Amino acid sequence: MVEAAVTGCRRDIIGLVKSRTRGDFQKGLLALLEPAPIRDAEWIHKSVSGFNLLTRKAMAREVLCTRTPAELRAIAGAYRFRYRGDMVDDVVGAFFGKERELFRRLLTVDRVLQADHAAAADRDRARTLAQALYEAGPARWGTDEGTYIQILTTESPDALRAVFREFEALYGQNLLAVMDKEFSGSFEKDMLTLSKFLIDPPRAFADIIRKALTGVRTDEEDLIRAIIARKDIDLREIMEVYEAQGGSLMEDVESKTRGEFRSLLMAVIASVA
Ligand SMILES: [Ca+2]
Repeated sequence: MVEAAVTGCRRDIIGLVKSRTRGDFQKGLLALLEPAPIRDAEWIHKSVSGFNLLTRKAMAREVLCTRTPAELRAIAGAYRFRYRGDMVDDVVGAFFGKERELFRRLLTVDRVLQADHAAAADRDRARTLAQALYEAGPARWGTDEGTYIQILTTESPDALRAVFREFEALYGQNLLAVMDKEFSGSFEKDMLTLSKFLIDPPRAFADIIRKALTGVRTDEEDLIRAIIARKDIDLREIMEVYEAQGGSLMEDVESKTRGEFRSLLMAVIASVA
């Protein structure tokens, strides 16, 4: 079954998986077999309808802060098809405060996809944005979160990489460290996840994997999201980043997970190695 799931003859075996497996193994197989937008729509649905607020926030964060605008649109389509509801309305209704505003903008604002100015103009613009972030954070008492939300949900990944570089050049501080200091709780995690994902996606997922494998309790859901769900996207790059930081992904997974779930993870990793 692992073999069939990894090599991908989808439809016919989803029903079989649902009736014959359970637990993390089942979740992992389904994450592999179901089309990505449907799988992500199911995660979002759980995040707006579950009971535990911290778990709900973490699930919403893992999808909303780590998908491209095009992917989020496809997820909203799958969500409408499967649940007959509007994903934006449901997400906005399920969260609150600045986190709700962040999620709402991630789902509704068209991010600039690439910089369309000349390189020199981009540098000036990156500097202006870096200054705005400095004014909204380190330079004032408290933090103007709205400015951070706005810039991080609007600018292109290229522009944001330039903003991070200019911020460090101007103020000698890493913008991630600044956000770590200015924000707290779940919103801090949202902003850091989003920033890392925008700047360097494979690295962001490698960090999630390392945390999931080195915690007191191995976090299987995170491994599903950061390994299995990335198989056809960037798992190879994620593995390279992970191993450049030390350790072998295959060996670490082998020593930290168990049973059929471990076999599945190892087969997925082997398929891109
Ligand atoms: Ca401040």
